[in-house]
Amino acid sequence: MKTELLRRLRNADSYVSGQELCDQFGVSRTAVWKWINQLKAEGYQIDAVSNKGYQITSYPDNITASEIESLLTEQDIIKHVVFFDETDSTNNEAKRDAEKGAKDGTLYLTEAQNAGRGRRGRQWLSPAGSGVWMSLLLRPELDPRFASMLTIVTAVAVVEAIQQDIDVDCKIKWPNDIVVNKHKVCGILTEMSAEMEQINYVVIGIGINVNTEDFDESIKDMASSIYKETGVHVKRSELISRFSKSFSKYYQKFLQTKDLSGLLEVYNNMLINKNKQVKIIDRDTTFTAVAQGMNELGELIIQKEDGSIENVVAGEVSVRGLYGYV
Ligand code: BT5
Repeated sequence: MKTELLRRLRNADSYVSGQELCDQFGVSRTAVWKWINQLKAEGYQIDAVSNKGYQITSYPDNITASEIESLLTEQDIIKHVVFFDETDSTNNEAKRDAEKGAKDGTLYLTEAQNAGRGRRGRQWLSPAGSGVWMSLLLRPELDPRFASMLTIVTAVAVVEAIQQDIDVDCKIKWPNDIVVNKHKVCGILTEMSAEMEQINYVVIGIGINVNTEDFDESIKDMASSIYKETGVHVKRSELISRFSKSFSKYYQKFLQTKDLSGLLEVYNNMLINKNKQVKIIDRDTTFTAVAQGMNELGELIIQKEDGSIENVVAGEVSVRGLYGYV
């Protein structure tokens, strides 16, 4: 009911009468009034005028389930939202729920993580109030070999979601870091459960520093937020909604081709290292090469100093700039 009420008021051009809300939801005036008060308590500013009804005049930076769900349409990849004030890790929440049969398109979202994870056991710092820490549960009919490509689909959708709202030069550091002014503003962690030829589920964890002002000493040189880099406060729920729509679009393309050919041009235009010299850090060697772009399998095409071309695989190598993170 709260989600529906929020959606109705959000989509209205002006006031919606109390009577109309009662009729639409089949409840009493008192029930509507109670829901309105609950929304006010959550930070929505609602103008109530007798004989006219209710109108939302200002939205808080909320990421509750009803706030996100009220922004979704049929086209969205996100079908259902599970919100936590705090949790260990939304990837863990998603995996636990997936094991119990949770549905494709469920989004797990929290204000704060106390055990946020990066790749290979690294830590992801996820303080309350300023970031988007979320995990999308998908159950694609896909060979497990292709699952890692979903990270690329996600990266493109995040960049598009950020850039639709603000004028900012947002780039991707292959394969999955999103950077603004050479600082990391987002990381992606894709995990999966699969049989030999079939995926049970994929969990795509996305961490975006949205309005963060201060960073921990350990990451402050390489990390930043959209707000710090642009001075713009972005509403997190709207960013999530834009991501959901963007992801849907590229996910459809990906499922049709089962490779990244439909995203290649967009991705390579977002690639920060394209045609630049990079350091390739392999298990036991480090060498310099020129990054030429990504191929349809998600590999990075590099030209080594001897002129030879090689494709390197995410997860096997790390890429750095010659003098630092990018
Ligand atoms: C990543 O790992 O970039 C993937 C991060 C995924 C986080 C999301 S949040 C929702 C979901 N739930 C989770 O538990 N995880 C996912 P990686 O490439 O390994 O980068 C990790 C490194 O980034 C760390 O070792 C730090 O150096 C740095 N780092 C940690 N917290 C950061 C932050 N908030 N912003 C930028 N960099 C950070």
